[in-house]
Amino acid sequence: MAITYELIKRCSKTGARVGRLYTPHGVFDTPIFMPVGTQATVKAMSPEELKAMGAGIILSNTYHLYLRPGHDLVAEAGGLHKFMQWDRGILTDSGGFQVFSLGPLRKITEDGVTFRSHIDGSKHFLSPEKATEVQMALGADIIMAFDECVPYPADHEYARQSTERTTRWAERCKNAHTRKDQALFGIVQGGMYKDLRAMSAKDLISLDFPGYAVGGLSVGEPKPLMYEMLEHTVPLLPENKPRYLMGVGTPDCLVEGVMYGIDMFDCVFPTRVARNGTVMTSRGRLVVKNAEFARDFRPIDPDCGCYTCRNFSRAYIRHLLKTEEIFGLRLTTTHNLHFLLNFMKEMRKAILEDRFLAFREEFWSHYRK
Ligand code: PRF
Ligand code: ZN
Repeated sequence: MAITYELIKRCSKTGARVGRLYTPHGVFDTPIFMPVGTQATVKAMSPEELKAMGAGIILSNTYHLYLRPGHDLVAEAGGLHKFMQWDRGILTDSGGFQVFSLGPLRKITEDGVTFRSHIDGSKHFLSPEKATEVQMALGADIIMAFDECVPYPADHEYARQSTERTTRWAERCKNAHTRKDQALFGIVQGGMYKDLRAMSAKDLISLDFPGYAVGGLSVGEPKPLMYEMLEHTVPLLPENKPRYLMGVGTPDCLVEGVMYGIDMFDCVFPTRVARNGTVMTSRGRLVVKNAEFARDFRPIDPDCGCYTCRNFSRAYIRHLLKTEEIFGLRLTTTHNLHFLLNFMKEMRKAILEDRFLAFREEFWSHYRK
């Protein structure tokens, strides 16, 4: 087995749980947040810095690495871990989601997806077999089935056909996957339809994946609808396997996702907004670039123990961002990642001490978007 999941503690009042994920590159406690390193780097951070912040597993993208520098090159370098000098966990997304985000640049058939590169317009084809081959060459610890993320909104007929195809593709990925040191996860789709979510979960479970992702959420639907889908879908998944909510990573969605029983999350949100001058705090977001912080000599978050907050003021960080100094991006990224990783740690602690519901209430009592 490439990975093993151990369920450690169940919350007595909600679906939240603490578990442990054993991978060939380390052991990680869940619920966990995976920083995104699309191009084989978490933007602006060194592996040492990521480790110092407590990152255990990061996400990278098949689509991007396939186009540039090429999966064959990464394999020649000795695999993604060695190439980027990261010896902890890596999960690669299958490329499905990125290809589908290309809009008019792509065409879907039963066989796979033809698309044009966003870099040079060259024509490519990704299929379940190809996406699996690329991910085997990259060598992440966890790889994802090639799926179609049902767009929002979608009518029931389209969502059904797409979801059934995603299941057929998942089976093809499983057949193409031969690396024993990697775990291949299935991805539940179904759009915003409970019957299709149930069908997708049931069909994927019969294929017996070592873990399951909930895909197709946080795609523009209202948050209450996403929560409704999670509440319905997560209990359908096996208790003894990890559950991963793809592309979700704002504090409010993390708390709710954990409550419904999600174990893994990833999102570009903390790193992307950091580069725009937005930082996260326990009270909500702060646009540190704004004029109101020009003479604010307090740290971003007085309760945060990160390198940025221990050493620098809002005024200084604002100055760096205004003058487009690279160090400014490094400081905001460091804070945001530390903040989210620490937030997950606090949730794990609350679950272990069986006070998760109180933690959640406390969070909502002072959280502003
Ligand atoms: N499928 C894949 N990657 C994803 C998603 C999905 O549905 C999402 C949806 N939020 C983010 N990333 N393969
Ligand atoms: Zn901080």
